[in-house]
Amino acid sequence: KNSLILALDVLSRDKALELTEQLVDHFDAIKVGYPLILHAGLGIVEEISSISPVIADLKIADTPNTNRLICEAVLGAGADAIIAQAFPGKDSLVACADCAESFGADLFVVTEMSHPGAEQFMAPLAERMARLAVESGASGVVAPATRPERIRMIRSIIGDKLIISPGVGAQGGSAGEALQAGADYLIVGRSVYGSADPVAQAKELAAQVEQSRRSN
Ligand code: BMP
Repeated sequence: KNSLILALDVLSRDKALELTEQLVDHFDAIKVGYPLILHAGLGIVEEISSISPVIADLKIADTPNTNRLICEAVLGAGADAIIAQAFPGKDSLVACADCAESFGADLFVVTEMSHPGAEQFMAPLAERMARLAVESGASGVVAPATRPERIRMIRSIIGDKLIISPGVGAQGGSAGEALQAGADYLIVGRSVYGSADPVAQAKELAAQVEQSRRSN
C-alpha cells in the first residue's frame, strides 16, 4: 500500500476503533502496544485485526517459555506480527520465531531504538542484534528513522529482510531519509493520531513516500 504503519498509542477502545476505521486505507498495518492494550484489554487486538493487519508491539523480552506464552496470547488474539527484543538472547528470540511461524505470523526484532538514550547501550550492540534477528528466523527488524545512517548499516547486515522504522514526525525523523537509507515501512504515531486531521496527515505521508520512490 503506502509503506506506512500506524502506531496507535491511544488509550481508549472507541478512539482506537474510530481511528482504525478512518485510517485503514492509508496504512499497511496498525501497531498496537502496551498503552492501548493495557487500557482497552487484549480484545482490542481482535477487534482491530478484523479491520487491518495488526503488529503487536509488546517488545517481548523474557525467558523462552514466557516469551512463548506471551506470543501465543497475542497471536491467538489475532495479531499478524509480534515485536521482540534481541538482548535476552538467541533461545528467547527463537521461541518467538517458532511461535510466530506456528501462527503464520511475522516476527520483528528491535536492533536499536529511536530515542536518544538508545545510544547508551543499544547502539553499540545493534549489529549483533541484527545478526541474531537473521539467525533466529525473524521476518525483519525495527531500526530508527531518527538515525538513517544506522538503518543503512543494519540493511548491510540483514540483506533483504524487512526494516520497519519508527521515529518519523514527532521524534524528528524524516520519512524520505529513512526510506532512502533502506527502511521498508515507516511507523508513525503521534504526528498522525494526534493531528486535528489524521487523514490529511496520512495523505501527506503517503505523498512523501511516493516522492521518495520516484526519486529512487
Ligand atoms: P511516535 O510517532 O508517536 O513517536 O510513535 C512511535 C511508535 O514507535 C511508538 O509506539 C513507540 O513506542 C514505537 N517505537 C519507537 O518510537 N522507537 C523504537 O525504537 C521502537 C518502537 O517500537
